[in-house]
Amino acid sequence: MISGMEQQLRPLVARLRAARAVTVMTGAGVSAASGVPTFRGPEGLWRTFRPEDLATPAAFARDPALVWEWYSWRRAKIASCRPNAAHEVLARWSQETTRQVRVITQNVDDLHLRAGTRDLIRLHGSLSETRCFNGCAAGVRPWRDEGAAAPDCLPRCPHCGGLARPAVVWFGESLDASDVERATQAVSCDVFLTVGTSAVVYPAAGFARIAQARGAFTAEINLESTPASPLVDLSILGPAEDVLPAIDQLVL
Ligand code: BV8
Ligand code: ZN
Repeated sequence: MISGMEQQLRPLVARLRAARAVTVMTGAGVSAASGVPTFRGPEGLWRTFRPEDLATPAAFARDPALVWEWYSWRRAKIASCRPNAAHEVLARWSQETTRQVRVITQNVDDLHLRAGTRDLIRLHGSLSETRCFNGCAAGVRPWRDEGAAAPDCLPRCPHCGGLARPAVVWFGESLDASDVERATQAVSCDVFLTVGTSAVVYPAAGFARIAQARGAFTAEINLESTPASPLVDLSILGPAEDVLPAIDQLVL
């Protein structure tokens, strides 16, 4: 007896079995089951905070203490979170030697890394790192920092003494050129799968379409429909932490 879900997954499973190169791009939905808040949707962070108030260079210049307060809260939140079944499946796939599985993430939590994902491409940086806001040459390189910022004693760059900032990519900022280069290469694949992303933030949101134009089979796993749903070859509505393990079992 084949379940409805199994039936729906069949075209993807067949493509994954035949694929030599698979690329998976994840968003906040992949970490939702771990307790990390998503950005959009009913419980999303942007319901209470406006991105332009918090996630832009102008917002930081205007009120660094407010921005640090938000990032300190998010750091504390992820410190208590653990990778879930979705991260674990992707980590295992990335370690395979028979086919190439590359993972691109928009997430700034460390959960893919903590699950053991190899050669992870982190498009939007890391919540657990800090870098110089002052633009000094040495402070461009992020340093590990999982601490909370005290409002009256904000983190400083050890090289120039200027203000330091979370090492994430804010709206209106360019992504790291080498990350974009690696992602652009990874977009050339046989199967391109997006997982747990609302597909609205660019350039990441454009990758599935590019992959498709280059001949990849494209699929999406998400709790709800997104702007990418009508474009991909297969849209699967469901929780990543259930759907990915189900696919993993069927591909074996
Ligand atoms: C740039 C900071 C060059 C880090 C974030 C082209 C067209 C239009 C606009 C643009 C464009 N190109 C560039 C732009 C501007 C802008 C942009 O895209 N704007 C959009 C919003 C209109 N992009 C940029 O500015 C980017 N830079 O392009 O540089 C440049 C430079 C100057 C001028 C022009 C161009 C930089 C973007 C970086 C943004 N940084 N945040 C932080 O603090 O975290 S964005 C934020 O959104 C997050 O970081 C996250 O990475 C990103 C994407 O969100 P998602 O991961 O998709 O999460 P979301 O909550 O939205 O969705 C979760 C989904 O999961 C939901 O659908 C939900 O239903 C689902 N779900 C929930 N639970 C589950 C689940 N699914 C499965 N299972 C579950 N259990
Ligand atoms: Zn500096």
